[in-house]
Amino acid sequence: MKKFLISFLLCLVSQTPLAMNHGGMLMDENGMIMNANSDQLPRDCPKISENIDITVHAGQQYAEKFTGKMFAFDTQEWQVKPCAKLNITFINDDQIRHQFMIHGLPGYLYPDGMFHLELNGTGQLQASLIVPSQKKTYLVHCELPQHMEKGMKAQLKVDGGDGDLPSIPGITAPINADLYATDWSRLAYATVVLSALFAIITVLIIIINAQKLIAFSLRFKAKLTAKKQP
Ligand SMILES: [Cu+2]
Repeated sequence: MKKFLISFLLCLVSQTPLAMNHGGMLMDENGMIMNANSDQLPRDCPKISENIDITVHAGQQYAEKFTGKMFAFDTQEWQVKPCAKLNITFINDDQIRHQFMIHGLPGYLYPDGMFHLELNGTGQLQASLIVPSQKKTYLVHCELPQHMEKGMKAQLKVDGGDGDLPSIPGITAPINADLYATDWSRLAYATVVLSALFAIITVLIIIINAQKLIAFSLRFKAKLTAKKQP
């Protein structure tokens, strides 16, 4: 019985795949590649027009230059020719999960119109895709909750693209601008109170000395008039 159990367990372990590959999807403990396509031409492409190697980093450090953002890719826009083959190296510099997803691709080649790379933490993945000939701007983003809203959004333009997408950090304005609440620290409170006191005291001084000020200005005016007369 013991021998049977051991051999059964060994059998189970040996059957456990380190990486699953089915239906254009490659998955292991580090990440996932979905809908990679290195050889099937889109219907409107007689041949591959150019081979482009793209290395894209994902991480919090790339968001530092964008006010109010937390995650970003190191590049926010790529321009490629119609029917280009993109060899993408996706590097995650964070210890958390990030994705590199392209949306709006033709469904007959890319299920759900999507090309998808995902890394569960720091690491690197490589996969290719061939874009159609259509003049179009594709959305590139990380779909994890709040990652796109926090800055992980970019655009891929084929043949110059058909416009800009909103809220691309450093490129286009956001649809809804973020509101930043004031940090009411003690120093901020003290500054406001002191400024108000200073304003009140200034106004009081002016009111108290109003008569003197009026008299002074009248004398000054009279002097000026006297000087003008020969
Ligand atoms: Cu992400």
